[in-house]
Formats: sequence, structure tokens, C-alpha cells
Amino acid sequence: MFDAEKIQKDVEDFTKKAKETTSLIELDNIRKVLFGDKGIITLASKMIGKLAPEERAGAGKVLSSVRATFNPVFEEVKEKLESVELKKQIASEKVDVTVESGDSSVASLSERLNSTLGARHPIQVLQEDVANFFQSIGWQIASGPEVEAEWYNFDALNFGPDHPARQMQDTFYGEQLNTVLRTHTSPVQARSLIDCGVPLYIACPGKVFRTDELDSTHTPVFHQCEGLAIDKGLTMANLKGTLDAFFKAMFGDSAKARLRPSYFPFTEPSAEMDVWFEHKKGGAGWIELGGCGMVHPNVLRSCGIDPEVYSGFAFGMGLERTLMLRHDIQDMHDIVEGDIRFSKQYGLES
Ligand code: FA5
Repeated sequence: MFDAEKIQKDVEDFTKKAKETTSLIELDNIRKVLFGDKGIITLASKMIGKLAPEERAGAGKVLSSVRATFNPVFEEVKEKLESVELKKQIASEKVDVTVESGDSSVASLSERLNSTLGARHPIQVLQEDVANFFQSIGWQIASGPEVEAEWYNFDALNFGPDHPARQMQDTFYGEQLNTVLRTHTSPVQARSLIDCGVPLYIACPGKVFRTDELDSTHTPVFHQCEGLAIDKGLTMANLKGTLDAFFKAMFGDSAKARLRPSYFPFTEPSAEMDVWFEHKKGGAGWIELGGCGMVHPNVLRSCGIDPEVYSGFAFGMGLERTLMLRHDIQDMHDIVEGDIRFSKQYGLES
């Protein structure tokens, strides 16, 4: 039954309660008692259709009038309470940068700032581990530009203009003539030989780009580390020994290197390099990590070095794949998506 008097009385009572409340939650509960799915006004509105036609207009007016009583009060109180809540929140998040630190631990700093500390990305940490190893054996760390001249990325490395090997690495070409996003870290070999001359021992970790789709083992933007050693009398045995020592530093004492014949325009002979290492979950085996070889005499000549006097070796490996092996990561997406929870598994520093 549509009881206009009772509806008006109820709405008056709840409007009074709304005026008096100091809580947004309670205010919303009051609204629900009137306008929720089974609220007084909602049920009354549904009843109108069942009234005799001559009663409907009157009932409609009653409902409009009680809405006009309640709604402005509700909006006004809501605005007032929201502004109070906001002020409280701002006050609670205020950081007093002048407060002296009683405890220098990272956790308490994080608590005081009321925020979450980040973590370094494991690829960044791996690049530093790799650089530290090569510095520890007396090599220097070199770098080069990511937007690279085609000459350094290909020509200086013995890829002729129509050499089919240019298609081996799917290249992003720059808008500026003869520029590319470097497809590997090998152009740093040529830059360093020209800039520094010989003898030269360098490692070059850095970002590289290829038109590969992102999937569980590929990403279009990834990292490599190049190694280059040029001196008098260097041989494949020096390459093998360097890789053995490097893999032990990266994967533990039982790790070792294996070379399998391959082809790169800038090395002759060339090899794929595999690492033997023990998996964290148990078991051990060979896994391919990158390419290597003795630097091609044409590369030395391009850089003004006499290949009759100097020889040397170079290698390049993918750091994302190295990280996947080292930490048993199954999917490349985890490395590139930038989710802080992924980086945090490796701690704040490692
Ligand atoms: C090269 O890039 C040569 N510059 C390596 C080299 C250096 C050979 C010096 C000889 C002397 P390759 O195209 O195979 O080689 O790439 C090397 C490594 O990069 C691969 O083994 C793999 O670990 C990694 N890699 C290649 N493409 C991708 C990709 N799309 N995503 C992630 N890692 C990749």
C-alpha cells in the first residue's frame, strides 16, 4: 500500500539523520535505506504502477517532493564530509623532510616516507656484474651510440653492401640517411679500434634493437655484451680460456664453454658459444649463449690495424637470455614488462 504520510515521515527522519552524521559510510547507508534496491522510495516508486490511475499523479508528486527534500541535503553533507576526509589524508601523508633519521634502515625509511622503495632491474645488475668481471681481469669497459651509422654496424664489420648477411639481423633503419638502431654491440669493436688503437681489451654491455616480435624468447629491444681482445699472438685458445673464466664467474665453478662452428661476416673462423652449467632445479647441460670467433682481417684493415701483426678474438652474447638461464626465468615478458614485483625478487641490489 502507498502510504504517503509514512513515506514523508520516514524521509524527514532520514534527512535529519543525514544532516547529523559525521561519517561518509553512514551517509551512504542512509541513502541506501531510501534509494537502495529495496529502499523505501525505490519500493514506493514500483508501487505507483499498481495504483488506481487517479491516485498515480498524487503519489508521483509525493515522491518528487521527498526527493527534493533529501537530495540537496545529501549532496551538501557528502561534499562537506569528503573535504574533511581529504584534509585528513593530506595531513597523514605529509612528509617532514626536516625530521632527523632515528634509524637508517631501508625499511624504516620506506615506512616514514609512506611509500614503496623501488628495485634495480636485474638486467642492469647483470650488466654491472659482467662489467665487473672483465674489469677484474684488466679489460676496459667501452660504449657506443644506440643510433649507429650503418658503416659501423655493417660495413666496417665486413658486411658488403649487398651481403646477404645484412638480412641476418632484422634492422630498424633510421630516418636520417645511413643510420640504424644498432642490431648488435659489435659496432663498438670498430669504434674502439679506431679511437684507441691496439693492443685493446674491451667489454661493451649495451642495448640493441631488432624487428623481432616480443615472445617468450625474443624481444625487439634487448641487451648484449660484446668482448674484444686484439694483441700480438692471440689465438682461439685465448678465446676459449676467457670464455671458460667468464662462464665460471657467471654460472658457478662447474660451468665451462664449448665452441661449435658457425658463420659471422666479422669473424673467421666463427663459432656459436655454448655454456655448460648446472640448473638450479637440478640437472645440467649445454645451452647456446651467443656468437664468437677470431676477428676477420678485413675488420682489422677497416680500422687501420695490420692483420699481419695483430690478431684477436671477439664474442657477443644476449644478456636477457643469460639472465633467463641464470635465474631459470621461463618467459621473456617477465624481463621486459617492468613489473616492480619481478625486480624485487632479486632484492634491492642484486
Ligand atoms: C650477434 O649479434 C653477433 N654480433 C655476436 C658476435 C659478436 C659474434 C662477436 C661473433 C663475434 P647473434 O645475432 O647470434 O649474434 O645474437 C647474439 C645473441 O643475442 C643471441 O645468441 C641471443 O642470446 C641474443 N638475441 C638475439 N636476438 C634476440 C632477441 N630478439 N631477443 C633477445 N635476445 C636476442
